Amino acid sequence: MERIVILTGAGISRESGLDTFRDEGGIWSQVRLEDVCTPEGFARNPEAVDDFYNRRRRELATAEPNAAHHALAELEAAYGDNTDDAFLLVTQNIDDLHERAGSKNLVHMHGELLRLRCLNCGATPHWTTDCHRDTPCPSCGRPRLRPDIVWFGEMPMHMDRIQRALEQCDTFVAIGTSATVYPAAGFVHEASGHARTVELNLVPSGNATLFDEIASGPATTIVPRFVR
Ligand code: BV8
Repeated sequence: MERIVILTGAGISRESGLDTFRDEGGIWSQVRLEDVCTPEGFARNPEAVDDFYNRRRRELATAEPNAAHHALAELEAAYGDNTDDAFLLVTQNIDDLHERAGSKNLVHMHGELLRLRCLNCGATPHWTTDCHRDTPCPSCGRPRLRPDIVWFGEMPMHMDRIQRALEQCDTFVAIGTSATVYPAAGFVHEASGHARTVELNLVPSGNATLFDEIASGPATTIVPRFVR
């Protein structure tokens, strides 16, 4: 089977009711990136960061996967055991909608909203409720928990595995991302030359001309069409 890497961004979750970042009215028009999505912002005002992610955790609790998430899970199912990452789903998103749609061979390169990390013992507990500065770590009991999320200036997760899959893929598909944030925005360069590259986005992104093919429209329409 053709080896495929799929990259998703906030646009794939938009029709599940979750805000994107850079569209009109998006997250970065509501709150300053520097205050809630950098280690410096967390050091300066950790309660503001807790509030930002507590609000998004509560919103996620009322969101459901949409037809685009389900179409990707169906595509993956055709790959069977997939032990060699012949199908790899890389998401920039921190929501769990891909998992809830049934996706399994999935990496969250920017971390996960429903996971915290203890700065004392390194535990990464699954977490679905609010977190505050005095919330004790379930492993060591110390109140040293932060979101298990990659902020600007921090190293994205699973990069070795992602790079390997990009080098070996026959097809690279970017879905619902503005191609603004690196290293994800650079993945199309790594796939071009040896892979067919496809962008599926509401409107052509700033990277659109780098792709062999582009389709524009809402993800719940164009992703099922691409998969089938
Ligand atoms: C790194 C956290 C190096 C989770 C996010 C100075 C210092 C350090 C680094 C840098 C620097 N200058 C530049 C950099 C690199 C920096 C970067 O890229 N900056 C940009 C702004 C220029 N990157 C980093 O810092 C990364 N780390 O480089 O580390 C390093 C190396 C070694 C050792 C240590 C460090 C870390 C980047 C991760 C930052 N974390 N978020 C969270 O809170 O959610 S970034 C944030 O942007 C989200 O993660 C999001 O996923 C990501 C990308 O956004 P998109 O998903 O694309 O969303 P967006 O709103 O932009 O676009 C939505 C798209 O969907 C649009 O195109 C829209 O048209 C479309 N759409 C809308 N509706 C629909 C739709 N499509 C289909 N259907 C619809 N219905």
